Amino acid sequence: MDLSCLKTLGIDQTNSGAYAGKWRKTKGEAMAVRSPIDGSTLATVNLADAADYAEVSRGSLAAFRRWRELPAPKRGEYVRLMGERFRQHKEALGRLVTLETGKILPEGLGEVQECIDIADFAVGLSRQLYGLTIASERRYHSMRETWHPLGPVGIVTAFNFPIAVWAWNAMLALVCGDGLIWKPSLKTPLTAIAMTKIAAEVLGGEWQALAGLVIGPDSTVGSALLDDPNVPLVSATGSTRMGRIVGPRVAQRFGRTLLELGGNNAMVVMDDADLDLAVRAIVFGAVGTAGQRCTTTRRLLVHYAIYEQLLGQLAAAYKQCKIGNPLEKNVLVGPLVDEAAAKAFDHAVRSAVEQGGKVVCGGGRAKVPGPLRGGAYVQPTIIRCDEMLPIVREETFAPILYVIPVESVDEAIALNNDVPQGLSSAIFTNNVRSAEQFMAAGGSDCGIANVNIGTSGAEIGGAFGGEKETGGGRESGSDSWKAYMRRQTSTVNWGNELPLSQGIRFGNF
Ligand code: UN1
Repeated sequence: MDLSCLKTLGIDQTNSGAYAGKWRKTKGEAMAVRSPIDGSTLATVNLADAADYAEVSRGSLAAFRRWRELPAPKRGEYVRLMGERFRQHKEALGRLVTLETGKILPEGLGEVQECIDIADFAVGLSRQLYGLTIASERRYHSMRETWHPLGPVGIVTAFNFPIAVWAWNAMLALVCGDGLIWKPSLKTPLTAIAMTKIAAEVLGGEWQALAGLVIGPDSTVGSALLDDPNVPLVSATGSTRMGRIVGPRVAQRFGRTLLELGGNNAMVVMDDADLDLAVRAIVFGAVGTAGQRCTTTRRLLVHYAIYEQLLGQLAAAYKQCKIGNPLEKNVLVGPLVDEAAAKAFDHAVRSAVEQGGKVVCGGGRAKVPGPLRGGAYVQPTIIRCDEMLPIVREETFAPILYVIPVESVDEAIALNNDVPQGLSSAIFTNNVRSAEQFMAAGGSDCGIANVNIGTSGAEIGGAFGGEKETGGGRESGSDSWKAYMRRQTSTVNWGNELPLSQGIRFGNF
């Protein structure tokens, strides 16, 4: 495999797992980073331990205390320069994402584009951290609400979007005046090192410790981050299981969390839908990223009148999806991230069949050429189910699509909402009533509800996240930046008297 992107991005054979204004001599376990493509070793990272964490935290805090004094548009200028570097290194970064995650190259490049987009958004935002002026009930008083920097933000990211999710958080946090302490997935540390190098280089001497990075086990550095009183916000992306630990643990010290956890996203296809559009959206949503997006389409709720027809079209489309090396042109399905993910796939398919589901296509491991045998390749799978089987309620991070018939929009909405997770959802229909009903208060209960586009591939301009076991957090666009700042209400008396609110008279005072 061509590993030249590693060199371009300054990744060495052996890398430090902690950045605190400079790369530390980490003494933790030397971890080999393997590519899911073929199992080969890309490089080694010496993991960080709790002492490294303490240094990263100290560095980020000290830099934050000065950074927060810098006017926000000046902070935005640094982020603008980061965006420039992301553009410059788009090809190398995209390849590295593909090497480390196994997602196909166009998706690796798309992920870098997401970093560029959020950097641009953050630059504009740096001049728009608007507060409010509020009408005071008292004469000669003014009242205002302002937003101030919060502190070093803990950013815990998953393997599947190893740079974009960091960028959503980091670009906003930086313009908001915060420091960063990044704890990436141990499956994708090299992209984290590459991005930190870029960020630190742009920030330069005075500010580089803002871009804290700590690569190490949950039990040591993860734990230290959750319990760190200097980290007022922990933004964590990952499983619901992880969120159940992070949420209460950080709340215990009255820290805040921003959680983006599991999804179990459904697409509704009504009998009046444009089926050709629907098929394309389903294939991208269910097969793309080998089913390893939190926004992946996992459930298809199909009107019974078109159920067989749609299944037929889908089975034909799935046949055309080439499985193989994600660096190769025309391949649409790369490997799962590791063998454990493939075992979870096997288990889900087996459970679905035991519970009454029928495999329409796929269902097993994919045959790949010899050099790829070290990777975990599975077949994109469609399973028809007469009803919502127990396994359908679980998120399996793999390309499995459960297809369930429905009779009406009401039933589709009820089933859409009948899972513990609430991230993304979509309806395909040409009926404006059905579309509006799906997006209305009694419609989809998810953070994202789309019409005639799929469940995945959200743009950065909107707030991203979901309800219920998805954790309730919102990242990226819209007013998500508010999570990264503290709100202050100030009342100013510019008169000669001291009227009390609510008209209270306090004796002669
Ligand atoms: C994720 O899988 O954690 O909407 C993020 C999407 C991407 C982000 C996914 N923009 O599919």
